Amino acid sequence: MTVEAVEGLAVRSVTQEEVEFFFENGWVKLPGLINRSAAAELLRRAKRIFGEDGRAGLEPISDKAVLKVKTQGWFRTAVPISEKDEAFRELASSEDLGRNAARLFGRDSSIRLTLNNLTCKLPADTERGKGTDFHQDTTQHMAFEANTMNIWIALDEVTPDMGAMQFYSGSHKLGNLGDLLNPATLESWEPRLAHSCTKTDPISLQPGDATVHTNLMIHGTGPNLTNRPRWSYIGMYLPADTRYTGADSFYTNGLELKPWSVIDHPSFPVIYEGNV
Ligand SMILES: O=C(O)CCC(=O)C(=O)O
Ligand SMILES: [Fe+2]
Repeated sequence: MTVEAVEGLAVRSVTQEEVEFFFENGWVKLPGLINRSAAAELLRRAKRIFGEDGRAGLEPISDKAVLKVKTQGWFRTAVPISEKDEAFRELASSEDLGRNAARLFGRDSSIRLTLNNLTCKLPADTERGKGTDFHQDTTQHMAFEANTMNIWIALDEVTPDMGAMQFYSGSHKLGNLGDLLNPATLESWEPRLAHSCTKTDPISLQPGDATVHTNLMIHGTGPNLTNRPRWSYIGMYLPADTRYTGADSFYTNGLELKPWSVIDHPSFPVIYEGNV
């Protein structure tokens, strides 16, 4: 980990209106969640890791696991970025970000940071510039009893044609819809989704803008049709009193968590002390 000083990160508070929008729709856009100068510094650091064009040291997708191969086509990732770079660690573990997460979960609980990524969706002429298949965040969630939330922060401008995120607004109310990465399953849900949800247009973001979605929100993107990489930070947060379910998962395997015990582990640090 680098020990360079990081100056000037500011995370604003979510408004009550944004909290209500989130409950109604399952996602919310948070313009200017972090200050532009911090976003610019994070982007500089991201480029140090992945190169100016995002392609430095890029390795071909080789994993045999079907799900992994699929998700690896969505973007390039450095995880956990909080252990690779001090500025990303400050962002990932920001108390203000944690307080926002608690308000969006609907309860002033303590909050833990879990998975945290630097991601870069490359132009679509590469292996990691494809569209993100529409999905719920089921695999990230099944090991945890409580809901999880992803905070997705743009480090650079994201235009609609860059593989900007789209949401099926309201889909969080439909519960767990199964393996949506299986095209037949997603297709079979289409009539219900058309009836109950509104699919958003791709959400444009300025550097420092964010979207937040719950694990049950169906989300995905088109391919990155531009020649610019799409840079973002994605952090996954959950209430600190969440228990481990015992499910086999990439997020928890090897940590020796006990099923139905609180996920109290250095890999899941508490970043915000709530009041309940
Ligand atoms: O960045 C993307 O294209 C998808 C991100 C995603 O699936 C998530 O944050 O849960
Ligand atoms: Fe996702």
